Amino acid sequence: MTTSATHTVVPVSHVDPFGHEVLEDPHQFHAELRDAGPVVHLTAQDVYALGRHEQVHAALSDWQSLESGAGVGLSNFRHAKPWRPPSLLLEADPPRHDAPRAVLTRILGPRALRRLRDAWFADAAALVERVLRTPEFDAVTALAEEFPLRVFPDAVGIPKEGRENLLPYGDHLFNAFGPPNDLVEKGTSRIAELSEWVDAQCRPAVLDEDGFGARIWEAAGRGDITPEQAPLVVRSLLSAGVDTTVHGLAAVLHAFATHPGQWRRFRRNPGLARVAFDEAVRLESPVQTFFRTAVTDVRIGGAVIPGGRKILMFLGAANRDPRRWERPGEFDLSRDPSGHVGFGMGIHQCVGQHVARLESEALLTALAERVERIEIAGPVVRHHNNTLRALSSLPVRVVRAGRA
Ligand code: 8QM
Repeated sequence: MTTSATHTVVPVSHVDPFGHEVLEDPHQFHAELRDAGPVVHLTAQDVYALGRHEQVHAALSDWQSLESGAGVGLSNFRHAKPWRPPSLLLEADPPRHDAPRAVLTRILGPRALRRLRDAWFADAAALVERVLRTPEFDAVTALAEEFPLRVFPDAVGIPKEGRENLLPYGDHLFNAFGPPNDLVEKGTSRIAELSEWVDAQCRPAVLDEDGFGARIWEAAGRGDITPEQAPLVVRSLLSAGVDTTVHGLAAVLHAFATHPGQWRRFRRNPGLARVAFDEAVRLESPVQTFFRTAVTDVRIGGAVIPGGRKILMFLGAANRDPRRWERPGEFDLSRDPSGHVGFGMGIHQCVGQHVARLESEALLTALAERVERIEIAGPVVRHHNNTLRALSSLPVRVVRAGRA
């Protein structure tokens, strides 16, 4: 069935992309979306959807026509009050976006991360040694959650107390980009308490002088951003830096556990750690979707989307678009995964991606040195979230290197 847009006919889908069936296994829906056309009208949320790599890439790159300042979730900040003060990075457009972005680009850049590398590799080695004392464990809780929660909050410089709030805060934040469904409902009772804790970690007095947080406040001291902006920029680190890396690491561990040949190849060539992580981010797309808002009438794939309307970009569908990738469903270390949109594209592209890559390189290197085989040892359980593709459990059995 089709419905009339301004100048052309836009295919329609009645599927709810935030329903549990799609969240459990989105691939069939993504294929239908891509095959229906470059733009599809989703009646469940009355938004326009992009599932093909070409259009998702183009939309992410076109910040002039497709704004972020009206929110990158379903809710339109021009008409509805956001549940928290908008992010100065994610939910802002040039020129206001640019100073906070420039500050974080420097603080989270490859040069600045060099001083963390040795400590993170040592932390990863110690964690893996401890975890390998038992041949079976849950790779989500024991590794994918444990490692980022050890190194990242320390790197930001927040105190130890209350760190258990970080994942539930992120889970609700990422749910809140979707429609107000049961997943949002289940997070609402705790969100005031969680937000209060997160906001309290953004003040200069609680931040360690060595961390990313203190560097943000130094930038405010220099006048690169204002003192009013600084706590919100720290909040961005605590919002975007934990759940995303947890589920990215879970994705690469799941990919290796289900592709033993790729694990052998990686062990022979540990230089592939970064390719492996990006390939897993392409394959699983921990951040599945984001919205933009049309500033004026915009033409995409022959359709005209009226100004003010929301556009839903399916990063996960674009990252498996057979128009762009050969054998898109395969985890393959011989492919070049660059060009995937799992970290976004354009001016909003993940500012923390070097941090995520360093975390994964440390953990995968520690595992490659010690683990000969890794295989699934029980039911793999997905965690449903309106934005994240996530696992709650990945039971694995490992064979230690040299002891097979
Ligand atoms: C998603 O608060 C923020 O600035 C923020 C929150 C979530 C993200 C990015 C930024 C993309 C990972």
